[in-house]
Amino acid sequence: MAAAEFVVVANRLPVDRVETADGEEIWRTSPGGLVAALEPMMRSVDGAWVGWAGMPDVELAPFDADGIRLIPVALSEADIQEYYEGFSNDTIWPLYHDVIAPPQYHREWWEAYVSVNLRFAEAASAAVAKGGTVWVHDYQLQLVPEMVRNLRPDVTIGYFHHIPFPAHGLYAQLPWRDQVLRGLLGADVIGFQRSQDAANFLAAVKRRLGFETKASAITLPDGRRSHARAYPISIDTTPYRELAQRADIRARAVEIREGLGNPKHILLGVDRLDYTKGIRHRIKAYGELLDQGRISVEDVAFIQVASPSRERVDAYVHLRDEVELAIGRINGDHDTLGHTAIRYLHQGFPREEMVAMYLAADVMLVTALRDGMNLVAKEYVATRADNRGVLVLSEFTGAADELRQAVRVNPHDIEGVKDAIVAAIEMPRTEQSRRMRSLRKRVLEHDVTAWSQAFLKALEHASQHRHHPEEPA
Ligand code: GDG
Repeated sequence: MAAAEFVVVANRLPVDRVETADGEEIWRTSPGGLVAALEPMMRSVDGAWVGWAGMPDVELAPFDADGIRLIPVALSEADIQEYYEGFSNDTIWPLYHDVIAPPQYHREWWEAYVSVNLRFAEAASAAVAKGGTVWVHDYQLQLVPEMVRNLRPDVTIGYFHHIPFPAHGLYAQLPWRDQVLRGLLGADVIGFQRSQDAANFLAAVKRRLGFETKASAITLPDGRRSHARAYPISIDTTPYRELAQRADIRARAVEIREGLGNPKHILLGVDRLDYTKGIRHRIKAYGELLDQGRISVEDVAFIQVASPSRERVDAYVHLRDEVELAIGRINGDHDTLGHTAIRYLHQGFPREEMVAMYLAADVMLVTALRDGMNLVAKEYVATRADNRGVLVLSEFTGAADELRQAVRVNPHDIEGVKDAIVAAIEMPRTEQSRRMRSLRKRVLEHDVTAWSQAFLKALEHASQHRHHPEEPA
């Protein structure tokens, strides 16, 4: 097989194995923003994507799906438990999200993480053409940049970190803190969501490894330079804008409102069921507003979509119990035969249905305690061509840096969240429209294509500089 000029490395391949109506098993590309952003690049320069196919203990040969060359990395059931559910999702995820849940440190998980990262790095190194580019994604693969650099010193390497990077006081807990920094520093460009994440990373490098840093540039002991900067990710706005105009989806939005007994206001939350998303805080605020009679179930309904996530990790099992107990209590206290307080949906939905919910929602509640970006906030904004609706947005999301005209909240401040919900419900249409126009301008201009182009441009620049170091960076 010909070597690829451009190789994406991510934990998951952008495909799912699905069964067709006539019982045939096929690969279907998953419609994520990342695929949409990278697809043109993958097609134009002969690209390949390295990742896990989503099934344990299955060895698969490289194959094509919808014109993208896919290179599967096999993971055993033990790898999934130790590298993925363990080190990635029960050590790094809670540590990097400000220790909202206690991170678990296990040496066997770290060993599995190292060996699986090496497997991804070997697959990428075998696939990439001489002088080509490798773009590594996310916290599951932080060691891959250095490993690829060792295996293939000729290639340009980028890394994008989708989740926050914590302040040094927290990061320092990680028993393998120096190894992870060195792993990331294998990349020529290290992209973060917010400038604060990049600053935290630069500070950790300086403090732990003593390397010289100047603005975004880090000079490594061998003279090589690496750059750490913010490249805030976004969405592919086209499908959201198009679906939001479709007559059947608009009709479905009306039907959703009717199904809730035609309340005056609909509040909506859409999240993976994850402790970082502040679902409990939002539910508590809404419940107290009902208890205090500031709102009623007839007037204000709340839809919470909590799509199932990481269901074998203990912290997620506990979270589900807590959320469901809290919702059960509120509904028990406040439901009437005609109205439900919280319509709770522990399910995943097709994108069409998500857009219908966005259109039905008068207020979108994004109350994450910590979130790299939060794409849901941007999706909601992209669907609101009518310039109506209010986005309530936690200041602890990456999106808060860009979406300045949202109603900002500190999700830990329950009184503040309650006041924000009431202010959102009562906001005059002229103000909704003024804010939404500004939010839409930002999201439509800075879409996922603008994001990937900015990152790839920085990589291109790094690559030229590596080959001609005498020119100014
Ligand atoms: C990580 C970072 C960063 C959710 N339920 C359904 C569904 N979704 C879709 C949403 C959205 C995506 O999943 C979730 O993206 P978020 O950004 O909100 O959060 P994470 O999953 O935590 O993503 C995050 C992101 O990476 C990108 O860098 O923004 O900070 O944590 O697109 O719409 N989609 C469908 N049905 C569902 O039930 N179709």
